[in-house]
Amino acid sequence: MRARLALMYAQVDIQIREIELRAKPNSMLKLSPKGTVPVLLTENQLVIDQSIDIMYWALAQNDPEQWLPEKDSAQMFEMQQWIEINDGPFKQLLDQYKYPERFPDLSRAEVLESAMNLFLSPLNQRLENQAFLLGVKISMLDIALFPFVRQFAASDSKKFDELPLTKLSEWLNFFIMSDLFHMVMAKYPVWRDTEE
Ligand SMILES: N[C@@H](CCC(=O)N[C@@H](CS)C(=O)NCC(=O)O)C(=O)O
Repeated sequence: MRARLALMYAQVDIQIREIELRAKPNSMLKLSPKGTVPVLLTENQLVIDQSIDIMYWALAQNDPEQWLPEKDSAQMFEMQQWIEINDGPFKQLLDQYKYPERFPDLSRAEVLESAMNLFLSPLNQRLENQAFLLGVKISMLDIALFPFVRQFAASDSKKFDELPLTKLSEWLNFFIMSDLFHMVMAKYPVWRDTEE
């Protein structure tokens, strides 16, 4: 989702091939044998198969509202640190929280507590004095993180609403209500390799 958000924002002309994870087309596996989505093939035949790298690539094409912090700036460093926590330990906790049946030895309440301590509470605290994660305006960091926070919240929305995360919930709702989000949520017919 974050890759699509960045591509849409950057107004890159793309062809989207929606796939079924349980029936990955060979054309995709030939480009990226690791078999995860998203995979981007650029006009120059470059294959980018990490969502965060697709975001960087998209913003390098066009970044009308300066989502990307300046190279080597403190904000860039800060953004990379948050993304590292998100894509590493928080993603792991998200999977444990979202699929408790796959982790029968873990207590869901403890997983939630870890996610709160590691990530959700610190994010909420950051938003106490500023509307977005890097300051007064939207940045790549907000877009890189909100789809993951959304999944976490949606795993048990009643519980999430009870948590002391008022600012984070407001921030999340802002993105969920945005036009950009609705545009990338559009569903496409599944691509089959036999199609033109
Ligand atoms: N680090 C990768 C993770 C991609 C990833 O795990 N994608 C999931 C779907 S969201 C996937 O393709 N899983 C493969 C599968 O379920 O077969 C990225 O951010 O692009």
